[in-house]
Amino acid sequence: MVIARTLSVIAITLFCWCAQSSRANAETRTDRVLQARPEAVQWFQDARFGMFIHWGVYSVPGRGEWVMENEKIPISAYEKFAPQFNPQAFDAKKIVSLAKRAGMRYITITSKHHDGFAMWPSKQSTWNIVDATPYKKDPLQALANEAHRQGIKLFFYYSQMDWHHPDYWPLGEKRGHAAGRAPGGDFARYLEYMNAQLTELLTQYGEIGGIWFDGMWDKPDADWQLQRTYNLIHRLQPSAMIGSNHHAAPFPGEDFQMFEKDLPGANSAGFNTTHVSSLPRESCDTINDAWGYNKLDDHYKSTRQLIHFLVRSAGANANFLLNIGPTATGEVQSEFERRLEEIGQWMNQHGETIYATHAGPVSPRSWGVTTERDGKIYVHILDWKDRYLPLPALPGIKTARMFDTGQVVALRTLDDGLLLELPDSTSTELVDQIVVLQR
Ligand code: JFZ
Repeated sequence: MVIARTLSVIAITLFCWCAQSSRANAETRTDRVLQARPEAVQWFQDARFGMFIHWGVYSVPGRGEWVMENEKIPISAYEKFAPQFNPQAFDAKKIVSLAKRAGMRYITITSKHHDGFAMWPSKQSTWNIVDATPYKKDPLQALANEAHRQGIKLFFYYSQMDWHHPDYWPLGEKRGHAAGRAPGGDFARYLEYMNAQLTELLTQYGEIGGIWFDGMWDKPDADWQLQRTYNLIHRLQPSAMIGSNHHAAPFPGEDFQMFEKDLPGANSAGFNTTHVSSLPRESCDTINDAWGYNKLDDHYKSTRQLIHFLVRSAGANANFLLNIGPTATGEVQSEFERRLEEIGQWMNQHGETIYATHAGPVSPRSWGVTTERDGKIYVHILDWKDRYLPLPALPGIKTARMFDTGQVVALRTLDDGLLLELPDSTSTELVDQIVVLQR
């Protein structure tokens, strides 16, 4: 009796509280932090491999996406690249197929980079691909249609920093000063512009995987009204994953944490936080040294290096977002294509040890990493020349086999560890020697 009454009091209180908070929500729209749906978070974590695409009018000069800032090009001169941007060779089907063959589960493309140029016919400004170029088509629409058709998710990169928009003001300390913008502008109005653009992106292209923000680091102390923007996104698309490349610990409302050019916890690039949150993680990197097309950059990583980064990301519980920068005609360089095909061949055979895994019981080592799924531990040996590999104690492990051949790997239990005796025949030249441990 007492219990029943207490329960009904709780129920009524909860009901009133919910009704009240949803009313308040509709009014203020910023009071509660929304997050992406758990299924979307799980999907993201299982995906493990995606394609990053940096593409815009900066692809015309072909000296990277920072060309405007690096070469101090004023807006009036930079705008002249737009009439030359006519990517007739852009083929959404080809790009999505390439991503799929590489084993990638999602694509993240620059909808607007720091130069403020919208890669879709945004109604908020004519500085966009339909109004300002002879191409006059919407590549994001083509990509979204094809991605949906081929069952791959599409994310949009969006730069919060903007070297072109008159209301991005005051400028950050260092960047955008050579653009020749008239002083003045209303930052609150800029945020309205940004939210209106994001609304377009989240309402006109079907289901979107998420938004990849960048550039907040330009003005870290400005009032970005993040909660407002994040809630807007989550309200328009409750499954959209939000992440931001602000190089700091995640803010409320973000659904994943990203690590640019680094594995989680490392800071070899010099600008990452080493704080690793409990959110799903994503590392990103380039194939050469450029994000946007750079015709002078032939510093290509090898397929082996790229697979190692993918494997090490998985071993650190992170996805790997690997970049391509198409040319101004919309083509993907053969150097990129070939590497993606080769990674795909490897993923075809070894995907079981990467997709839907989480970091294994042995934390990342210089020789490699471990991943784990359905009670199997995959020991990824990436850099080890010897016959014996010592591991810490892993209680209960009974069998060990080479993943590729099924060959039995002899196990020796040490006082405080486990010794793997790798078969004679396995070549240390292999990209990744994988040993499967089972209890
Ligand atoms: C950012 C962008 O600037 C870059 O163009 C690219 O899109 C990449 C994925 O993300 O890269 C950064 C951001 C900040 C710093 C360095 C690179 N930083 O603060 O030193």
